[in-house]
Amino acid sequence: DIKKDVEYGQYNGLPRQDQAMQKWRENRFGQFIHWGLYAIPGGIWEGKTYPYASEFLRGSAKIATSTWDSLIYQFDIPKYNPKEWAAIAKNMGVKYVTITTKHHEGFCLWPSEYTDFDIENTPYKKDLLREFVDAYTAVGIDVNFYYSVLDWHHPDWRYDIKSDEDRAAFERLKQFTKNQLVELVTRYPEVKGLWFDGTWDNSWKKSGQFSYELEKLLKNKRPGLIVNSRMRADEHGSRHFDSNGILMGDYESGYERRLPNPTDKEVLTRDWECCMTIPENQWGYHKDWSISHVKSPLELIEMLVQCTSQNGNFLLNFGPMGNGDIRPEEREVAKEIGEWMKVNSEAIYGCGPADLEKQDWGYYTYNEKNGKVYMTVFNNPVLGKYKIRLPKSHTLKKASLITKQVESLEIKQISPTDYFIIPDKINNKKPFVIILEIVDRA
Ligand code: JFZ
Repeated sequence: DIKKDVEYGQYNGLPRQDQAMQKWRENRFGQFIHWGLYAIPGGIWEGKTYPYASEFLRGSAKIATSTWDSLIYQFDIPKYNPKEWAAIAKNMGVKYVTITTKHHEGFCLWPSEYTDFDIENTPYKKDLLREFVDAYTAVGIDVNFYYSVLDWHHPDWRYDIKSDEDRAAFERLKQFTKNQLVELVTRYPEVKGLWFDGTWDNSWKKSGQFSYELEKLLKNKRPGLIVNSRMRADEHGSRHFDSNGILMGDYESGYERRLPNPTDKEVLTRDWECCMTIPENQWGYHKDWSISHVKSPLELIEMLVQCTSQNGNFLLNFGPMGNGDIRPEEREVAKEIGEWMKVNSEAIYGCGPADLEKQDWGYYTYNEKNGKVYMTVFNNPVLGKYKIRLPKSHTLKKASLITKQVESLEIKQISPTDYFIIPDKINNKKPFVIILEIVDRA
């Protein structure tokens, strides 16, 4: 039911079935990286700890722009070792990475022709983004760029357009944005996707036609390029979804530090990605993680499995330190998730929803290519048996452990549709995966 005329909405039709998009979908697990000048103070200013997101410290501590911007002279990163970063990511099991090329503060991690507020003017001087792209690409991880349109440094940024002066300024900002994005996809042809942010202000919402044409331009320059729904507003100012409810961009990126309800069926109809922080709400490096709950590797693994079971990707954030190191807590999370992935990733990569009734023990995932259903168990029933319900047309033939610890598990059919899997020799200190062979009786 189309209610409104929308000329500047969805650009290429959905869901995309080209190779690049299929690869994006099969990847399932990604690493987000928030790195910028905010990593230097790390949430603490003049001895005071600010518990709000560290990348917003500039606002929380009411720091003057010139003071904040002079942090650039301290961006010396002796511990920056992109090959080590890439190795950590690879061991964790991610297939893609999304790095902040420019966050709201406006500082650019690459030497941009269009601003001096960039890596060239730090003590480091070199193009750290080039080194980053090379290191991750070398280990087979797809690289994506996060880019904030909102820019606290740029004199032409406007939150709204209320005067001719605002209009002229924002026109320049739009040109700057376009220049920088073309620069990024040209300098780093390896880039697979762009992750837009800072697009919620009225100024951008009033630029629907511009963002549509920008998407078109970037996709023409880089065929296969994947953009998130956060990039766009239509000409009526609707964001993510146009005025008729049609998703803009190639996948939905509204699941921010939250997940859909596990029985939500609507999300199965589209591509989406959840982005998640390890602490409650810190994207950039914060020195003091005692200020909020820090998620355990098990909590994060459960989120990854849930996303996969509902057709979504999981993008887990890291906030490297001001000296370029990765904090010990994040190294530990990466290591533990990696250990789990080494055994169980078959239930993640290339998998999606299984279209079976959700049970309390955990989540089903399904691999279309090999026809296998995976059940990842997070909750052990007091009953000691795992219940499965299939459509009447299907039969459960076999259940085995992904670890091949035992060849097959005992199955008991208890009704035309329901089964118990009766476990034996399951070492379940960690979530574990049972592979199901289900046959269609027809
Ligand atoms: C934005 C940024 O402000 C933040 O620093 C971080 O980069 C994050 C990934 O994106 O924050 C948001 C954006 C959208 C919502 C909430 C926070 N949202 O839609 O609820």
